[in-house]
Amino acid sequence: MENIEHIGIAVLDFKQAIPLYERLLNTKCYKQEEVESENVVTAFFKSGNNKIELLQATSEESAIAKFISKKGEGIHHVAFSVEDIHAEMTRLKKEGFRLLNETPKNGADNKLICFVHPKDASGVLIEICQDI
Ligand code: CMX
Repeated sequence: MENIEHIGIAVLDFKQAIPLYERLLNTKCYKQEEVESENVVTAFFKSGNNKIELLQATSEESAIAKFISKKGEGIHHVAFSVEDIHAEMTRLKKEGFRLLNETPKNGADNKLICFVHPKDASGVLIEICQDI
């Protein structure tokens, strides 16, 4: 794996969370995008070389809605960039990690993505992502 590509933060309501993160990071949200397949809307911020992704659920079925109902708002996942997502998925499987999708999915911000089960990563949901 390479750099941390972004940190995903689950929030209840963009109306409050976007202005809050704009004030916190002292930068404007540069992009909002819906990912229908994941039942989420996303909002992105850049801070130095770092990227923050806010995630709000669009349905009760969303992983974000379930996460917030169980744990409350907070860090939902850490995403690492990879050059070859298929090769990295094969490597992770060989190492015994449970992948949450068998083939790469389309994620926000022009990425192919795959998740590793949080129970296999000390309680942290890990995403790997490759630029499309
Ligand atoms: N981080 C850490 N732990 C998490 C977690 C997360 N984000 N989400 C769930 N868990 C924990 C739960 O607390 C639970 O732990 P306990 O058994 O100790 O209570 C355990 O994992 C199983 O969770 P669950 O609620 O029983 O199962 P879910 O049906 O909620 O599934 C997960 C959890 C991770 C498998 C599912 O959310 C998933 O497949 N996630 C990947 C897809 C995703 O998160 N999409 C949204 C973001 C999309 C994007 O970035 O574009």
